[in-house]
Amino acid sequence: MSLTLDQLNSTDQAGFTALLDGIYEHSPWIAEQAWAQRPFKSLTHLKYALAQVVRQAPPQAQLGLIRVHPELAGKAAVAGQLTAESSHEQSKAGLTHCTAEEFTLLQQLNQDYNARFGWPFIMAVRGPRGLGLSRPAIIATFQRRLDNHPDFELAECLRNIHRIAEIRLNDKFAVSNLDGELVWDWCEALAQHSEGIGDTAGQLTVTYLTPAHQACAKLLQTWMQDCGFDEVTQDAVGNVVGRYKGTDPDEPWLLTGSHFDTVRNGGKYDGRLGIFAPMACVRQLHQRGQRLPFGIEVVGFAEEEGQRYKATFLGSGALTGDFNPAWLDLADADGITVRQAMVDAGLPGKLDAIRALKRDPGQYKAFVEVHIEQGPVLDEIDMPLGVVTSINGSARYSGEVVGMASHAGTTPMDRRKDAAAAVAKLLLYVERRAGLDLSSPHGPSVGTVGVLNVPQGSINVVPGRCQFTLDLRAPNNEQRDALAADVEGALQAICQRRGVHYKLERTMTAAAAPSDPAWQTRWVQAVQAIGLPVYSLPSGAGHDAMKLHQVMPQAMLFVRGGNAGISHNPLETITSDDAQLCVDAFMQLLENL
Ligand code: HGY
Ligand code: MN
Ligand code: MN
Repeated sequence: MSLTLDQLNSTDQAGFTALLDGIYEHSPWIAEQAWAQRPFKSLTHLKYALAQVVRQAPPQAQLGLIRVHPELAGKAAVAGQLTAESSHEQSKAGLTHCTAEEFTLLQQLNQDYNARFGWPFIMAVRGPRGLGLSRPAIIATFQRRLDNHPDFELAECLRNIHRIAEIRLNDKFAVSNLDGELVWDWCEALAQHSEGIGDTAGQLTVTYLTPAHQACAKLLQTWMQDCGFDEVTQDAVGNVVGRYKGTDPDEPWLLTGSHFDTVRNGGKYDGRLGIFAPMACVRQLHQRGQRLPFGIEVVGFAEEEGQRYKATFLGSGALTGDFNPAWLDLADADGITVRQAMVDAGLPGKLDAIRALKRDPGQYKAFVEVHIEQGPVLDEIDMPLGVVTSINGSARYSGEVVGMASHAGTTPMDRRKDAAAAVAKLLLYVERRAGLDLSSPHGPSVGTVGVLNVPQGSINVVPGRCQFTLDLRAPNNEQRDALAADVEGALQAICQRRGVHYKLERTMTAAAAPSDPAWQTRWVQAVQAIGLPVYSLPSGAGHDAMKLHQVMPQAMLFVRGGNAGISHNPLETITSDDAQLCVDAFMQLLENL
């Protein structure tokens, strides 16, 4: 018989604690203290309340909670002294069937971990999808986390304890996160297509119109058709567009979506989650045979990251009428132009077909986008969802310093024209200068030299050339422009002093995009409706929403990223529970419109 919120909300403190026995290993104090926050509006609210009790507990109590947990495949497991829950979890992850080598390695890891941190390694071995992680994946995480700072690792253990508790609560409540699992599985399946080959095999890289990208586009169309969209097309720039009609043809449509291209060796959820969440909503509506008064248009944008071509936001730019004709002649590292890539992918490659994609903003209510946070904030406060207040403005450059290649052995240090040293000097300037804005009342700036490359470099040659990129961002355009001006000035001064030359091309300027207040409020109401407190935050990352911001109201919903929100990295992760919550919040927004 599964547990219900009514039971929990109507029982006394002792009864409440008893009903939640085993959710937090040997630690009834957590449920005891959370009882005071009843009535719980949802299971999500209960989970959050329990996590907050731990967050607000004194360090000793937090440490005590960690220490009552068994090691993985450790002494308690061997001695058969695990709780029923832990035994179930460790066996589900195959930890009761370790090979001799794995077992020995785990004992060694337990020993090293205890020696370094003074508490047992805690990991939710049923993983982000709740199905159990493989032993190699567990061991790899164990080894990786050994390097963490103790403060971070303690917090990471607590986050894993909350994930363990979440899964145990799901079992007690017989929760079915069907939409969240579907979204999570779509992300997993789409990630099987990648251009990672050779030494990049196994990495997720999907750049504009490559075969992997085209395979993704085909899959998205198939899945959109399966969801019940009335129209599914691929447009002239490769965007995949699904349209689900409303009952009132005069009602403006809701536009939503995100990108399906990735950075090199990227994560599975960046962009894609924002396509799949609304797709799951349309699937729900279709299954119920339900139509809302307005139509829903979901776009899988084909190009947002600007990896293969310096044409960032090409996909969403086509919808806002910002497609730059010069982009058609941009060539990639192999000399293939955008136009050729389009034709090779079966697209017209013609400007008039692209210009026809420009949307009439009057036909739309707004653009809303769900996206992973790509930062540590929500993960640190155990908050599954966050409402975006504004998207940072950004400026991107690609540049090259040209000095003089010379003999590394005979060129005196005061007679060099070392191009790489000049760029290194610039990099340190960017780091210092952007850091000066950490205390800015508007919010911090960031500056990154993401690419730094000595073409045809040799170990015994002073670099004559050095290519680099700049990515500068700030919460508003003024702060961004001040940072950009200072960095450009520094580059000039550095090159003058060193007698080297430089070329610098600004490849992208994106204005800061504050969320539309009314639509931000709609996300706030949707988050409240599913029983979560509202946490609002700015976006350090750029998104397609900042492009649509130029022509219509926009607002975003963030989803917590695990592993401290790491992104643009294969460690990017979300749980199927959080995927469910963003679908639930999206449905609330749709139904409250
Ligand atoms: O770089 C960004 O902010 C985004 O991921 N394209
Ligand atoms: Mn990205
Ligand atoms: Mn993104």
